[in-house]
Parts: sequence; C-alpha cells; structure tokens
Amino acid sequence: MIITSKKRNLFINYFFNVDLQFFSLITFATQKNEMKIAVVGATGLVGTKMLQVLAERNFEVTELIPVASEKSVGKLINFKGKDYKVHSMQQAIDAKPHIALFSAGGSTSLEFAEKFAAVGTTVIDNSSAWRMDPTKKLVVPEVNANVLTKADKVIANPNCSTIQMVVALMPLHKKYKIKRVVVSTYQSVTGTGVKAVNQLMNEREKGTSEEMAYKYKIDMNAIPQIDVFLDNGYTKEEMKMVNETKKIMGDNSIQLTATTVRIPVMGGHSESVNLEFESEFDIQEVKDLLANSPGIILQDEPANQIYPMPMWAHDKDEVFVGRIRRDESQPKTLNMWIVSDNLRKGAATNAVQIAEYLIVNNLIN
Ligand code: 2RA
Repeated sequence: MIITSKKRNLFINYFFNVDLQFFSLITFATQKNEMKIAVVGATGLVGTKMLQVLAERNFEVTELIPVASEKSVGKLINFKGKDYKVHSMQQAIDAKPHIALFSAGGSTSLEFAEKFAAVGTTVIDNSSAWRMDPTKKLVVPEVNANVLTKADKVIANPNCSTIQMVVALMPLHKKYKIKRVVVSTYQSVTGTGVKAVNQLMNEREKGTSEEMAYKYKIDMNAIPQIDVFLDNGYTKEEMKMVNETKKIMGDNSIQLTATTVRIPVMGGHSESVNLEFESEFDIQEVKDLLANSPGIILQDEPANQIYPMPMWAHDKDEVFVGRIRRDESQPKTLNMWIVSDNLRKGAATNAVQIAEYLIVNNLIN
C-alpha cells in the first residue's frame, strides 16, 4: 500500500495539533483498490457508533463486513446508502478483511481475534480481553500511537473512562511529570449498553423498569459500582483505570486511585481528577498546554459558567477539559474536570483513529 506524502503530512499535522474536524474530512483512500473492514458486534451500541464514525470520517471502505449474532446473520445493515448482509463470524474470517473492529464482548474477542489475525487481519478490539496482555498494544492515538508496528495484529482499545483521562494527562505528564492521580468518575448509562439505556428511560417514564441492567434503580440515583468487585475492594472498572493508564502512558511510577460511579446520564462520562506533579506549574500554562494538545477542547470560563458537561460532549469526538484550578491543600497539585462521549472517543472514534493511523503509516497487510 502506498501512502502519498501529502496524506502523511496531513496525518502528522493532526497528531501535532491540528483541527480534528479538518482531519475528519480527509479520505483515507489508498493506492490499493480495496479496503475490507469488518465490524464485529455491528448491531450493538458501540458497533453502531463505529459504523457512524467510519461514515462521518470518510474512511475509505470498499467492502463492509458487518458481523453480529447468529440470529442477525443475513439481515441487512445500511452503510453510506448501501445495504450489507450481516455475516457470521466464520464468513467474516473467510472474507479476510484488512481490519476488523471488534465490539462484541471479551469472550468473543478471546475466541475469535486471533483467528482473524491468522488470516492477516488486523483486529482492533474494544473489549477488555487483551488490554493487559503484555504481548498486545493498548493504544490511544494522541498518546502512544508510536508503539504500533506492522506485527501488531490484535490491538486493544482501552476502557472508555481511561481513554478520556489519558488524553488530558499525557501533555501534563510530559511537562510536569505526574506523581499521583485521584479520580472519581460520573459515568453514563450508555457505557453499560442498550439494556441500561432502556432501564433509565423506563424508570424516567413509568417510575419502574422490567428490564434491569443494574441491581438498583438508576434514575434519581448514583451507583458507586461499575463492573464487579475484586478482592481488594475496588471494582474492575477502577482497577482498569489504574492499570491501563500506566500501560498507555508507559510509566509504572504514576500512582493512581479511582472511584467509579454510574449516574443517570447519557452522552458522556465525567471525571473529577486531582493531579499531583513532580514539578511546579503555572495554571495559565497548564490551560494553554491543554488547549493546544491534540484531541482536547478547553472549556474553562468560570465567569461565564462555561465548563465541560455530557450535554455538550455528546456526539463529539474530543475530550473536554475545564474547572482547572490549583489544589490549595498541597503544593504542585491541581484539580480538573474531564468529559467525553464514552461511545465515541471512549470507544468507536478511538478504534477508528487507530485504524486510520495503521493505514496512513502502512502498518496493515
Ligand atoms: C462502562 N467503562 O462505562 C464501561 C464501558 N466500557 O461501564
């Protein structure tokens, strides 16, 4: 596959801070005649969003291979005005797609990702199956796309709450070196899936829901549990934030503790983050640094009551950062508030950005 130098320059511009909207207009046409893309879990919340993001970003797809559960095989999925038949997993493997975007749960990924890889497909997997596997890369393009090589055939897409946080942390880590992070999350029900959205909507409309994604009512509530509890008293979601952050940022010395909470919101996850640095910082310099970092939009005008909210982040690809202020209780420490659409930058957009990076850098078969 040959990539023109113009495309390469545009891509480099993007990662060294140019407008995301402009970037999304670029067509990733390659000199190759075909680009077969499989979307595994194409009918789920994230799979649907992956298709939407691929279409919006003018990702050059010559053949779409949607994959879903057996009961959906043969049904039609419309992508950019054309209908595509839903494939079974084996049919999709036999089609040898160039790239497969997986969002069908951990057990599906464990069973099938390597089978796609064996036929030459590069898998970008949104489940937690491979994230902490030392042989697999865990990638947020703005932070560590440089770790990718052509040999990476199964690439892990991080957890949504981790992705949005590391996008904001990395530029500050480079400049001031992060010592410790204390994060509390306020996570959208869309992170759980369709069942949770239905539960919230039913409760909101009728006060009760027969369909229950959570043990408790979610409307008018806050549930301090995301995923299952582990032996250390933390939830799996909390430990994902701890472990994935170190792996993506390539620094095991970063100390991190998390409390993750589900709230009756759709549109995005919010995070209150307390950051302690090795070096002293200037608050205006921090704001300027974030405002000029790729994938971040600074929304920090307390005088005008402008700050990030899920309502504004919804259906956007960027990470929104605001409420940046010095922690007056100890030196070299600040507080900030990070919001992003968990289905987009937290899942689909990040996966598609990895695919774009692989293509532009000639890292797929
Ligand atoms: C959640 N982080 O919000 C999960 C989804 N990957 O539940």
